[in-house]
Amino acid sequence: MSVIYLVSTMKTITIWFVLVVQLLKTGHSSEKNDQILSITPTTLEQVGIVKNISNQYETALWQPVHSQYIKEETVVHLFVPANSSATVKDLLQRYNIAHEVLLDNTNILIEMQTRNDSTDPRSATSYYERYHSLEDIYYWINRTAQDHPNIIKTILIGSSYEKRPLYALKLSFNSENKNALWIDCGIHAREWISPAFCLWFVQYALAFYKQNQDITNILDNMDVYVLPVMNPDGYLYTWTTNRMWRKNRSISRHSCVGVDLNRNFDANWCTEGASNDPCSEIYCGAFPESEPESEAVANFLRSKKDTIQLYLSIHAYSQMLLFPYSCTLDEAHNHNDLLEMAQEASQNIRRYYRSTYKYGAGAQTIYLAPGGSDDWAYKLGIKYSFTFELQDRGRYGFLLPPSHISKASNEALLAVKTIAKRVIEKTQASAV
Ligand code: 0X9
Ligand code: ZN
Repeated sequence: MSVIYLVSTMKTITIWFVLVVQLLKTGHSSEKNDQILSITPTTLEQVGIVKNISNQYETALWQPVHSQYIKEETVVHLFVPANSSATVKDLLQRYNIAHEVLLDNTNILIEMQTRNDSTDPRSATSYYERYHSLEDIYYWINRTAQDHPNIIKTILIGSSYEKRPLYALKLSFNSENKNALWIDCGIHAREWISPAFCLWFVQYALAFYKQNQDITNILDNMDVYVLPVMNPDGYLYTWTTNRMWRKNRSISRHSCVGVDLNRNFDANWCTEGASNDPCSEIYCGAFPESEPESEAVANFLRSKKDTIQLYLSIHAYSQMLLFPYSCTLDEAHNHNDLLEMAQEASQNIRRYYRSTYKYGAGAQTIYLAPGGSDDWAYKLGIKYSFTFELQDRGRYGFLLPPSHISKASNEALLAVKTIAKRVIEKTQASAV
């Protein structure tokens, strides 16, 4: 056994020992842990109670995104901090509302997600199978660009509310200034699998160009822009202060912080499905593109609108492949094309990975949600525009363990390949 392997094994054993001791100290299934509850109200009265609970006690709604969508017979996923657990459960019991603990070891899961964040070459898992701090991601961006000067350029597209740089990577294999694919990650802070996917994608492109036919075909025909973290302030905040944070960190005159960047784009802005309440998780902001993060992305896409053919925005969780519109129930003019592409991607994922991905127009598939980047990009003229909701379907939700990163990313990668291939074919066909 090599020394490196021994050290790595010892390290893993130590981590597990610490976690087990912690588990014993806190007491498994006791109420000393923050928990995720799965709650199913069945009557209107119960719906009202669950809505009230979710707006109080420092809880955080995981699903649906806002209490306005809570209805009878739909499952609610709610983060309940340890100090509110007894009160919340008392209320649920008093009103006879069906509920169960979905995740009991929240604190340990969070601990495990942040612990491995090192560039330690002796670690058993690869860099891409771990979550990374914002600082690490900035380092990775620089390093990756430096190591591949002929392929990758970093483009500073703007800065965040707290003045952090927004770097996009431009990948140009073979030749430059082809048509392009845009992928953004991390618009919502707590969806950690999203930035992890952007890193995974870049690494895969670098490693498998000329090795894998699908990625080679894409990269021979398209430049790829990758924005690994659209909401760096929010992402940092989820690492330092509140793992459940969703919005950016902009401060207005109001008492509440943050705008939902995916409600801040100019696509039926702030109509039904968004909120003008600054304290809401789906606050649309003061006006379209009021936030530096959404403005930066919109400006960049406007400047490249004639070359970018495919827009992809990566989110979590619930396993869905969505396309416009989310801001209206109307169908997009190429709805059938988009539906076919999403269906094929979903079928491929099912075939290769045995995972189920729902697909469809956003408003018809989940809810009306105006002001989203996908709808805005579509209206700008990017006719192939998708939002992917990656793993999982609610077992871990936003706390997807690092050991699931590779499968979640490979599924999404297959969807990217399937859709990009079709877009290239359609462009080539229309060019003839
Ligand atoms: O509500 C959202 O912004 C997305 N779901 S999430 O759980 N990741 O927050 C869905 C976005 C679908 N597209 C638009 N609303 N435009
Ligand atoms: Zn999201």
